[in-house]
Amino acid sequence: MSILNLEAYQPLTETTATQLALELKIFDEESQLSCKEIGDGNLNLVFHLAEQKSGKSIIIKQALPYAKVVGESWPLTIKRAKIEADALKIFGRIAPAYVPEVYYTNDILAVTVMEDLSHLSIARTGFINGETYPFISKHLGEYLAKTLFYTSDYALGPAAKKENVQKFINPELCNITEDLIFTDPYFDAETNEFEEGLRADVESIWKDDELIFHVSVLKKCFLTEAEVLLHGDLHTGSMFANHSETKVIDPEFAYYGPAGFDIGQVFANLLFQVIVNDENRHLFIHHVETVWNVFNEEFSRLWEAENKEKLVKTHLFLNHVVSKYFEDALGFTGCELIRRTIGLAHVADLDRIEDENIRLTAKRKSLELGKILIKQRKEIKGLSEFITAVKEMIE
Ligand code: SR1
Ligand code: MG
Repeated sequence: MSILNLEAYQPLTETTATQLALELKIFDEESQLSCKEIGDGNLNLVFHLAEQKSGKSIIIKQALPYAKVVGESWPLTIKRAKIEADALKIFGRIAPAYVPEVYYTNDILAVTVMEDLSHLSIARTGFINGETYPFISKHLGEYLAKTLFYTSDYALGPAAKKENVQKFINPELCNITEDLIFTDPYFDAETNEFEEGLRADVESIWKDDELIFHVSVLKKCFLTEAEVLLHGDLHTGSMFANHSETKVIDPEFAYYGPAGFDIGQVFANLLFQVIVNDENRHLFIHHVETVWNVFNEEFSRLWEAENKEKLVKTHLFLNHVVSKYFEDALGFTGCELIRRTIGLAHVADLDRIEDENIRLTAKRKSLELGKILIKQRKEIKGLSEFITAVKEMIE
């Protein structure tokens, strides 16, 4: 039975994934392929296929019809595979240096066949193992500037942008973010996960009306402001890196939303290393600064050179737009810090700390910094005030 001719979805196995690669003629007919399921994320199957003789290798990623992190009791649309593949193609055209190449997609099987990046490591894992990836922040700043500019009204014009908005309506995946980032951590929801040692801190968050007001404002921004095509889940587990290269993967949460969301997720996931990594703290603070500086410079350059909106091409308006992105980014940074500490989906940066006192202290810093960034995002004017706020909380 040909895999390519299947008319209904079925989850792949290592055997059928190999068959698919051979049917696609990615490898020679007689090739001896090795195939291993290596998915360690929350949602998908990921097969690594390699032919030893030629050294050729690929990745086959398949969406499962449920969230792997919870199990079959949490059904999830497999249409997200098409969203992810379409987003990879757009981001790949805009920022080819930072996005894996897509070789083939199949909407029925919810499959994307793409470039193998196993010469790189998942950035979060690398950071935890002591790597600092000197160029990652410059690369992320460029990636953010290009993807957030070239998918905006300013680059596309309003009509083409609206067509994109339509293509990237992604209600189920957005709903995960709406619940897990902007709702559940702020009341006693079943999805929350935290250790008893944090109960008092968590209960004080549930009672903090000022904080909940600000999170509601940020949630409204996420729900309603279709500014740019977002990656939508831009944490350090969605990045591959080494000392010279960075690739951004997994945009299955892509949708048109507020630009500050992607920036904030990058900030927050670098800040986890600022919190836990005493030895390299200054390097991760520098990474946060570089992401913003490179983003700001490159986004402003693109704005000057390629903005199609004649009436909004002034410095004053550019400053208004960039300041708005920054303010939103600080708020979304705070939301990510909090949800990764007490919500459903945690980060290994914090959870892997064996010593309970050290772990709880790190988690409290994450919660406190999150609260400050959410509540004071309007008062924190610019990068240096942001970094001062971080240092005051962490050190
Ligand atoms: C049920 S999915 C949990 C989390 O994993 C994804 O990577 C997103 O961050 C989501 O919030
Ligand atoms: Mg992911």
